[in-house]
Amino acid sequence: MIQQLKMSLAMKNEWIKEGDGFIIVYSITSEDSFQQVSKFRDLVVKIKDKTRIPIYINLYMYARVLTGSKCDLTEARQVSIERGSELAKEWDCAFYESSAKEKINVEIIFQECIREIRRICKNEIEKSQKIETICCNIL
Ligand SMILES: Nc1nc2c(ncn2[C@@H]2O[C@H](COP(=O)(O)OP(=O)(O)OP(=O)(O)O)[C@@H](O)[C@H]2O)c(=O)[nH]1
Ligand SMILES: [Mg+2]
Repeated sequence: MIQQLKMSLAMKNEWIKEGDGFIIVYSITSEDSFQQVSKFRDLVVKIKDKTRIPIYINLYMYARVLTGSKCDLTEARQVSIERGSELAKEWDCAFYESSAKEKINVEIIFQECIREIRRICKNEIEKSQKIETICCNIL
């Protein structure tokens, strides 16, 4: 049992290491899930920071989109939209509430994540080109 847990944690770490973007989802009907997203985000930061390449990759070299799912279940809501929005502000990332059932904001979450990945890649290429230029000047 413990081994299984370790295995899955190792796999999770591997997925995070490889990931370019993360859609971090909690349910607006579950306070517990809202508490869990911060733990997941901390793990992402820890792993990404450990594996970053100096100069080229900074802490925010991966896209993040915070999502409060099941937003159609208004009567069962435990997490307000303001709390989700505040957390996203703290993380400096996009935020949406979504509903798979009512097809609200499902596509845009993925589009936003991809757009952010592209933006980061473009910035990093430009940054690395600038560094190359500086190196040429020094030579
Ligand atoms: N009303 C509503 N129900 C949903 C929504 N998304 C999933 N569900 C329901 O939640 C239950 C779990 O479905 P999953 O596909 O596992 O969805 P999930 O987002 O992983 O949700 P949890 O497993 O409950 O954390 C099912 O009964 C789904 O019908 C949603 O957007 N609105
Ligand atoms: Mg599920």
